[in-house]
Amino acid sequence: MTSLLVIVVLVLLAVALWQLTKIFDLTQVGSSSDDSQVASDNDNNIQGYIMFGFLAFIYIFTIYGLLKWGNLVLHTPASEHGLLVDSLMNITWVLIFTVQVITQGLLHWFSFKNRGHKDKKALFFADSNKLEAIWSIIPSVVLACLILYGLYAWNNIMFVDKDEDVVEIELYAQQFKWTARYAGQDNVLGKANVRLIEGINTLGVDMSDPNSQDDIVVSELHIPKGKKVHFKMRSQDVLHSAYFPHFRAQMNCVPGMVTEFAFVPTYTTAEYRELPFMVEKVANINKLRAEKSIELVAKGGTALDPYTFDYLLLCNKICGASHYNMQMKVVVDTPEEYKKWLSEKTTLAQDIKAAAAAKKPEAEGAAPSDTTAKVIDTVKAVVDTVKAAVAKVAMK
Ligand SMILES: [Cu+2]
Repeated sequence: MTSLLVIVVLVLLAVALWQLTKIFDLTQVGSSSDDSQVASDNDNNIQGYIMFGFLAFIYIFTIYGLLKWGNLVLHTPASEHGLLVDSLMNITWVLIFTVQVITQGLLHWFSFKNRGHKDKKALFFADSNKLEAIWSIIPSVVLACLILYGLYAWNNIMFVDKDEDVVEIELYAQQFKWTARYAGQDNVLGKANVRLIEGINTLGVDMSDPNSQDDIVVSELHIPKGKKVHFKMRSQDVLHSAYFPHFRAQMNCVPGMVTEFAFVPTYTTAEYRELPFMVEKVANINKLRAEKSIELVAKGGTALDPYTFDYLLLCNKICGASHYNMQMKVVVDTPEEYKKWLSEKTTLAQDIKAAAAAKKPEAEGAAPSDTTAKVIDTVKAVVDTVKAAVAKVAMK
């Protein structure tokens, strides 16, 4: 609200200034000042220096931005292929940065150097094949190299060897949560279809498929360090996007089809928390939280909990009102911890059986059959009639 007011005030100020200059111009009518619409040498000089000022603004703001916000970008990648993605990103940044510094500098320098002057005449220059060749060939070669390197990286990242020993996990997206399904002992995910969603089988797993019998459904993702994890994504409703920022992985989740992505985690959650950059980052966040807590407590609120780092799976497609909150905690364990964690989980088949068993006695106890209900109702009605009759007799 405050920012809106500030914007309104600024707009009104600009309008007022514009009106003032117009009034000032009107007061000058008839005086000897130069009111010609043709730019004089003085005007051209001013424009030339303003252009230089703008160039300085671009350069200074870029350097300021890098210094002030440069530390906010993602740091050390936590997956094997993350290094490749980061190197591709860094090369692209360096190229863009160098080209922009040179071209913007040249553009502004030439505009200044060749600014209008009453003794200068513009040169008629039709074309130069040499120049055209230079500015077509250099960008084409650079872009081709970049694209080829990108394709090489993409193929490397997306390739999953069919015979490789991988951990198979399904990620199920729906508005607005993630659910994970592990393939179990056989490491094959059972078939699934949204039409089969029923009761606690919220992912629509086909329980008649033998491969489904050992599948495990969980709401917190655990993956082992150093092992390739093969994710298969499904969506129940709209387009979602499974985004693991720390692992440099992202894949759309499309209703009606299965998409996939695989990566090898290289740091356990505990190890990543201990990295110097992360220790510093968390300390900084907690310092800000402590300051905010003092403010909150002074206003009668409750203090904020200290922050601890966790890997996250986020949704990176605006999929509805609570999209911002669609996330799942990801824990990278050592292979031993992972095995232990998984062995403690019950399978979906066991969960369905347990739910059915829990429902049975409840059904027997609480909801009487139709005939019983009718008999109870009749008895109640008879009792009521007798009570009414007794009351009548007593009144007489
Ligand atoms: Cu989503």
